[in-house]
Amino acid sequence: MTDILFQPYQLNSAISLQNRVLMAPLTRCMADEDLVPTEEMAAYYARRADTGLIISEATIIRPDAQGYPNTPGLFTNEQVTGWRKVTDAVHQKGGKIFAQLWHTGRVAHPFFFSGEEVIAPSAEAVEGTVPRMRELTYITPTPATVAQIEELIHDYAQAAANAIEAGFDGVEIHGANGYLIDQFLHFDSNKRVDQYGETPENMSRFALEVVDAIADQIGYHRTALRLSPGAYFNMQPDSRDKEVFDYLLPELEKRDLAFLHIGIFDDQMTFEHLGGRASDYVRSRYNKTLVGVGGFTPQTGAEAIQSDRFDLLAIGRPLIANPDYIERVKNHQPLVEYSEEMLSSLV
Ligand code: FNR
Ligand code: 8K6
Repeated sequence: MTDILFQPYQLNSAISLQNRVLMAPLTRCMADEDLVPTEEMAAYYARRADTGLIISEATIIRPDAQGYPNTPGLFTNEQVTGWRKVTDAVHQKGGKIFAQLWHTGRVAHPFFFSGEEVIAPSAEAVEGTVPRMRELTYITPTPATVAQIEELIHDYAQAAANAIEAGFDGVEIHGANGYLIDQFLHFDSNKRVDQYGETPENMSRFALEVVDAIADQIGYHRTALRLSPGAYFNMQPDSRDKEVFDYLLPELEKRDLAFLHIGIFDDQMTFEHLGGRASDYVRSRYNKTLVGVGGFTPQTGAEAIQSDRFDLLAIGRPLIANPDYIERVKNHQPLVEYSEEMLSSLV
């Protein structure tokens, strides 16, 4: 029944995966005070090295990208050295690992980097406070100048080069879930009237420039992207958003990315403007390797691959609850149910 999950999969001529189950990126807020990955993190990832590919927790590209406590970075030598321990541990057990590159944009908070402002496409604030640090209220972001946008693109590319130096097999650009890149892609957060706003082509420009700058450094075959065409997290939907993704997806298909990944918590969610599920919408406009995610069991995930809804399955919460997920599913053993208390320790 679930056999299809355990078939090897060739991402491209350079990267082959031992099976079709990916570890979804999962923020754990366990890096040290300098945002350096720890030995415990290396052991945590190594325990999951029998998945086809691990995608690391979202990892910030520079100090002002930070929106949550103790999220790891990839912009200092110490961080690169810390990640090297993680990638070595995963490789020693025969696994593969991509780094997820992150800038939170308007969901960043100056508290974390002792700054004055946060930058985003437009001066559109998110309402509310930082999760688990309720005393930190989100501030109104400063619209990035074109020169600042160029710097951001440069810093994404540098972080990708640092990821390769740290031993990662590739990177996944975090373009999902209401963070910086996604903020350019939705009308709720992008009110610009320059070459980065107003039209689908302009609103897609930043995402594509980041993709291309990273690929220049490390190659398209090691570059992947996560997208949320349906706004659902720190973002209000707008029916015009579909036109942006209608433009962006064929543009991405022209590039030989390692894969495209849906960013969502529950794949059953439907979006009126997309005509249904985000994954089905993307599948209809993008014909290369697609990763599905969000509320899947081994059975429903295998069925989805079998019926060609996507090619690879990412698993998040069940992999927090079951470090030995792959073995359990292969041996038809029951899975431990995830609960939020599990987030307080790295097992
Ligand atoms: C997430 N998710 C997430 N997504 C992402 O792109 N980068 C990240 O760092 C995180 N961090 C994160 C932390 C925690 C605690 C959860 C529960 C989720 C979303 C995650 O990758 C995935 O899309 C969802 O968890 C849905 O998949 P599951 O858990 O239903 O298999
Ligand atoms: C990516 C960084 C964040 C920190 C962790 C977040 C984890 C939270 C898990 C729960 C779910 C949230 C759901 C949001 C979507 C709502 C859909 C209607």
